Amino acid sequence: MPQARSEALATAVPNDLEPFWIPFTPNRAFKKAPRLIARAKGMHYYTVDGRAVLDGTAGLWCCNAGHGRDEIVAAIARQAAELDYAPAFQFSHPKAFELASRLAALAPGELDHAFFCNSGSEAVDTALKIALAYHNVRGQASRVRLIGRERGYHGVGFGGISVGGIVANRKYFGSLLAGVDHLPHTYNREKQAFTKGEPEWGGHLADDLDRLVALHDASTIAAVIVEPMAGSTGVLPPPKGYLERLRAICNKHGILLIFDEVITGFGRLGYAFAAERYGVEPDMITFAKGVTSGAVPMAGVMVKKGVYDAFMNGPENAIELFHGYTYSAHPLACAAGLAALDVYRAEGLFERARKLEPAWAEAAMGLKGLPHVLDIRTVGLVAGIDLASRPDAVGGRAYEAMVKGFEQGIMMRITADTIALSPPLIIRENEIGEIFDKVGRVIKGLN
Ligand code: PXG
Repeated sequence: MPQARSEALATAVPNDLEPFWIPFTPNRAFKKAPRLIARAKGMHYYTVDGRAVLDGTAGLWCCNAGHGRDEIVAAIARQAAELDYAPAFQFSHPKAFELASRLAALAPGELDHAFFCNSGSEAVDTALKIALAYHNVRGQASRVRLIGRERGYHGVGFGGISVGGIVANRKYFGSLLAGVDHLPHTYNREKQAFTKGEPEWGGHLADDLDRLVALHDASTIAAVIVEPMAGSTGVLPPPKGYLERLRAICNKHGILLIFDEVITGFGRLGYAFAAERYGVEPDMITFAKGVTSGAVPMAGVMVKKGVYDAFMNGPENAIELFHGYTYSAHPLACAAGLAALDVYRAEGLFERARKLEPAWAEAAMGLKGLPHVLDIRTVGLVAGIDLASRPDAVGGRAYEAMVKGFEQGIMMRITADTIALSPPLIIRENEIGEIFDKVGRVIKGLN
């Protein structure tokens, strides 16, 4: 394919790629054939040699408002000039409160307090620590167990990999947190293949929580954490009724329920939060990514009123929770967050995702029947496409798809042999067609 090389748009390429240890990337292969991105606007990335690449992944599931949004850029620039930084402990700044209020209004039900962090991993650690401390301050210090789920991704902190269930992310890192157990994952290809939205089969798997309660006793369990839709592992929408059943069992036993909405928050499933889509109110929601449309690192935990209130005891000038980060509610992040929420509201982007969902699902399912395609799952503006693995080379086929896709002008994400797609919510219908045309062409070219 001819590469449109525009000297005017060409960007300086670093002459030494060695010192940067690239995360979650095969470093040696990358440095032999780097995929360097210089610019982005709207639905497109542009490579260092000026080639346009359609963004099928909103960066890493985060640039929900599309790239280079003038309103967000201006808000960040204004904020940097006005207040670069204010101490996050014992002092604060107005935009932190403004953003917390906006998020409280957006989050369902009683989730009306925001604790700010800088990454999804920090948000998960924060939520788990709040859960442990909550039971402690209420005189139930025996509630120390945390329950996650197989195939769950909750970032890369020790808390997150302990409750998470991605084997490669855990196996090198020692004994992890003690006292963690896992629910079974909810995927069964025989029962669920090629489902649009929530599968009919699998709601009963939530009842495994009752088994864990019987094994450990409720008095030892602090919290359950799940992604409403498991993203990183390869797009697993929740089976019908599953989240409701988890909520009911948690209620019965005084266990806190945490939804990790780092991916599902801010419109990805057609609502501000997946909790709203599913009509299930957790006790905490972790968020990140879309809160600033990826423009500045920011994350946090939405906390239910009753959980926050449990800490508001003791002398008024005593710290209630010994936790926080230098950059909690960083002014640039708050400015970007407020601007991103304005864009989402002004352009109705969450509703837009909801309206586009049927067309998106239809286009994704159009790849059924292509060589190697074993399953396709869709929900909101997300699609997961499972490719058959090559013998003794799990991940090789999807890796090749990602590399070829980038060459052919489409950005896709991969995990093992699953391709994951999650475009900016500003996507137009013709661009939905373009994504699946390009992905389809790439798949057809794989051996
Ligand atoms: N929880 C969930 C549900 C996530 O998806 C994190 C926590 C951690 O966030 P940070 O900001 O610490 O990375 C995530 C992150 C992918 C992919 O392509 C997914 C994530 C990050 C990078 C790539 O699947 N999710």
